[in-house]
Amino acid sequence: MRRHNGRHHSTTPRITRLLGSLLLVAAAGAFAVGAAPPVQDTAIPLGRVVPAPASAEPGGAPYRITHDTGIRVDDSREARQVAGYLADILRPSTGYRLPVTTHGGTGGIRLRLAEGPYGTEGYRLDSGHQGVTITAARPAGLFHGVQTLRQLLPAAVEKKSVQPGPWPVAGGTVRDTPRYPYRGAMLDVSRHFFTVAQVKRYIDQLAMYKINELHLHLSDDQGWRIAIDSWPRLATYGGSTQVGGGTGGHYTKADYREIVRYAASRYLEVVPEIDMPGHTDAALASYAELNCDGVAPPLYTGTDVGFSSLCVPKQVTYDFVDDVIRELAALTPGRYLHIGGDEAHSTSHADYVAFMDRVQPVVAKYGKTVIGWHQLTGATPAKGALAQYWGLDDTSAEEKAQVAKAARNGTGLILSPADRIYLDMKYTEDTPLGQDWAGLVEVRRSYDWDPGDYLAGAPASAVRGVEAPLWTETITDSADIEYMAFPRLPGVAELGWSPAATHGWDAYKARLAAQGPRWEALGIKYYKSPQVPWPTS
Ligand code: NGO
Repeated sequence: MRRHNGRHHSTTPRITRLLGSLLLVAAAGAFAVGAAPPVQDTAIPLGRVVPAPASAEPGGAPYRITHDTGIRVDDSREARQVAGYLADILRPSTGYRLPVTTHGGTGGIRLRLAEGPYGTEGYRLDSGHQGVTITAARPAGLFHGVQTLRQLLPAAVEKKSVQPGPWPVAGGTVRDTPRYPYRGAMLDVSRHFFTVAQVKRYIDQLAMYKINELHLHLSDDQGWRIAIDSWPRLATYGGSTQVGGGTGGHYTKADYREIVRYAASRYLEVVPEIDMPGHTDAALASYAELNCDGVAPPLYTGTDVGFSSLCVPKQVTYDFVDDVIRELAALTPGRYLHIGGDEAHSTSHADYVAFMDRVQPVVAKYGKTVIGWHQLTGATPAKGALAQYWGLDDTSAEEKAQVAKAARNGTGLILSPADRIYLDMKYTEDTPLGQDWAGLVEVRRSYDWDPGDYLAGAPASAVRGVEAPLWTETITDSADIEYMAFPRLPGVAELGWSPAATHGWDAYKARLAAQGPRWEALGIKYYKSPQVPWPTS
């Protein structure tokens, strides 16, 4: 809609001109509601994508998806599934049939598996008059390329009802591979329980931004959320409440497998966490023998931390840990098992070290790689273990140095600085949800840092990636998750995916702003940060 129209440059008094413009605006608005909407046919610029692609070379004619468009795909099961996923997004809003075919032909949308400089997750997208081709070496690359294609189409493509179009894709070539292999999001399902459907909804949102790890914080003082056959009361009793005293809940093994399957269909790996030896009240309340004094404490529904500990000297503790890790590892196709290790304030240092020395080999015995919160570096991290750093600017130099030293000795790092990318931190003091112990974290602050040189003394090569944790002491449903994750989560995704050379707040905030209408089309109620130039609709 053009606000400045040459026709109004006359001698008419200012107020009349203003009224005239208002009428024009109103008329155009009425027109938009009517039959033939004035939709602009300019394609979205090729690089206007979050996370920023490694390179985007615009050029040539755009492709236009029409009722004739088909999706051609190599005859591989996974590639066909990616094509089906794309068709499921495009069909409701375009109203086109978009048949998926595995035989030849030319033009249209093509998903192609081929060797090339793509790695396991990269892709190349070529768009021109004839069609759009996404090429990748692995299906994950095709999937990420599909996310890019989605963002190159008008926001209305995300709607679930037929929209007028048109559906142009700018001409040119995008070449894209991720900076880091680990790009995660954590959901705390312990403080408040989230259903399988709620977790799936979040998975779909994470996938849009090429996040590839879903860390589930499955146990804490307030709730044990995964069925363990050999210790059934963990879930049935330990999972029976949550912060504030609600009824909580837990995942059956079938539920958990369904989350894993759904995540895999969106190319996310599930990283399950059992937090130990602290943050264990739900387990201690479920089985008296796990307590040093043999007395089960009550279930806990508050939000304090650091008051519980497994009993390090007792053998039964390790029988318990072995059973839990064995059953969880058997359910989990992913490479990692997160053993927590944060805030063990009720465990002596010697006990903490002894506990980690016994527990880490159990994770290895069941074929998984250890991840622990960075306090694990105060013990002896197992070979190949990853430490998840959740400190802040004013974490003590000593603590930072300990993590950096472990990194120099081979421990990989996942960066989750609390005063940057904890999604449970309030944006401003007026944010109705969240906490502020790590400070207020507006959108710019969460985006504007570099994982490569963040932790002094840690080699850049130790950094495996970033993860945005969402702790849920104050978060109870999908709307809450979305309000805290959007718009910060896409910034974390960009820090994990995009080359450092593409980093820059001014360009980023314009690309981020373009996501707003997409979230609106998807029914995501995000925080409209004043730092971001959202388009006026
Ligand atoms: C801390 C604590 C969690 C809290 C969270 C709240 C870590 C690793 N341990 O982060 O138990 O839920 O802060 O922001």
